[in-house]
Amino acid sequence: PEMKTQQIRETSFIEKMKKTNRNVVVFYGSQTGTAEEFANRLAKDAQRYGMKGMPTDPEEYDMSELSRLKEIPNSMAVFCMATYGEGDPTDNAQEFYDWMQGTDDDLAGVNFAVFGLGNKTYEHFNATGKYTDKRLAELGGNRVFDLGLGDDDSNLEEDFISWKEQFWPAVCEFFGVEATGEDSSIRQFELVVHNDINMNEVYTGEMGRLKSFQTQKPPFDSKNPFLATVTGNRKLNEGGNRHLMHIELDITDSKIRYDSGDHVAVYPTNDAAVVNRIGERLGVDLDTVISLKNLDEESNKKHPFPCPTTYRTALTHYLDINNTPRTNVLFELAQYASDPQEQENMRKMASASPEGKALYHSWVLDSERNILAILEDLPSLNPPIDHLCELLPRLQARYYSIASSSKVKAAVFNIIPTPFPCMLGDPNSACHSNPREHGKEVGETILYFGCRHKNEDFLYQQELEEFERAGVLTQLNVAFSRDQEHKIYVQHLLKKNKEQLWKLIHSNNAHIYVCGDARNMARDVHTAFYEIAEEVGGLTHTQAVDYFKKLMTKGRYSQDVWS
Ligand code: 2AM
Repeated sequence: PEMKTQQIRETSFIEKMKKTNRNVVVFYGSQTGTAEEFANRLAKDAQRYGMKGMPTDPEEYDMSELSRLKEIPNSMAVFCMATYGEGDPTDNAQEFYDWMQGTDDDLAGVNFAVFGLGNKTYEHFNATGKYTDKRLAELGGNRVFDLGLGDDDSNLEEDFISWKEQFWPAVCEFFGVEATGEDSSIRQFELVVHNDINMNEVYTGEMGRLKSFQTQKPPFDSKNPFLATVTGNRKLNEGGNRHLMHIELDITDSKIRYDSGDHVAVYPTNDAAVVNRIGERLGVDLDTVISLKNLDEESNKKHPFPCPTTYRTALTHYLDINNTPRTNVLFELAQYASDPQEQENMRKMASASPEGKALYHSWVLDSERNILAILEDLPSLNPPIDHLCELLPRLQARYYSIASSSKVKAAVFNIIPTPFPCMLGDPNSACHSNPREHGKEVGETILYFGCRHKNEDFLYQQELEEFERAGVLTQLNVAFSRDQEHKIYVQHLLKKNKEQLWKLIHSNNAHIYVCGDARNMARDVHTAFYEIAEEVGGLTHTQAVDYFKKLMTKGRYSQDVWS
């Protein structure tokens, strides 16, 4: 009888590499898919140097086998590690991160390199990438090439290709190999056209389970999201060209619990007109039912997006057609440009040469050309739509912080997408006790809120003023930056009340919550607190920095900031 060993999922990446003849494993710590995309590209690149790469999710394998990598000749582990939130590893890299912290394995003979994905506007820039690089070396691993630090605040793609352009020559030198001639493009997925399929088996835009648009089944998580009905939607601001919304979602039947500050995901769909124009430009019937099937049968990723589906659904729900494409998309598509000049320009834009970078910058980034604009402006470019669908990145959910408390209104999300820092007194402190809506005694509660104009974007003005009248808020301080000639920001008001604030922080155990723009507001507010500690508390600058660092570790200075 045939043995059914196929059913057992391989958790040893070493065995898998041996079985499939790979010598380069590219791990990714990815939250939104960018690190995964970079890992795919590096794994693909390996073929140019006569090596064989394998993009790998660390969550799916036993990472404590890393020390065994040396069993494979001329092998190397590359890590594309994104940093998330306040310097944390991504969810799929958490276990690996914990393992690194706890292990004393000897990684001698294990070759590695790390590229970190981060954002400079956050305090712990690339903390995970830096830690991985440092820790693997500490454990005796052999660093083949210097840590790369990608900055999403400027240009992550450019940082990546610049790093890659130096990384591969270093790898060649290290292993004594050479690039093998032409850069050939290798397909990762093959097209299957379904001419006769039951439409009940075809994905129509579902993120997880087939038919989840019709019936939802718990348990819900990010792979099987609960689709909540919007039960309230009002514009929060007046005038201006911004549109800030208060959204209420009904999660009654979901059994989902959440805390303030957790996220709600919004799954966007692309504009039907743009989708149609792509179909027309490429001369395809968008309602063809297809699957893209991974040519690597060993891969855990069978399809790049839920399949079977139609091109229309893929371009509407699953693929990012609005952003400027990354350089690898241009590089791979170049082969389908019949005009040599157009082909050369596309390849040039994907190179790390100064000329190529400048062209990509001006022609793609600055001109904001999405894939449709590129197709329309390069008339000789005629890629098969399935290859285009293979190359485009996945359309990402947009995450918003939940502002409402689940303790007050169990089924309501308020989304406040605007900067405002707020301070809260300690729930246990003796000073002033305000019975809150849910009946819990709390200390003084002080809010600092900043916006542009009192009459335009003072969000929840009525509610906040009512809270102050009712004593729920001890104090409401509002900074309107554009209602007078000079700027008034929240940190200016903090400085004005520095004595009171220092007393609350230093003597009354206050908790500080900062919410909003990371790049400017959160940083300047942080600085204002340093100054308060120096001016009122008499600390030196170094002591002040230390003081607030300690508050953070104690959970008394919390931030929910974004850029
Ligand atoms: P501005 O746009 O008038 O400069 C919400 O966006 C509010 O944050 C606006 O009132 C904005 O002011 C303000 N803001 C901008 N930069 C800031 C900074 N460095 N610190 C605090 N608030 C800031």
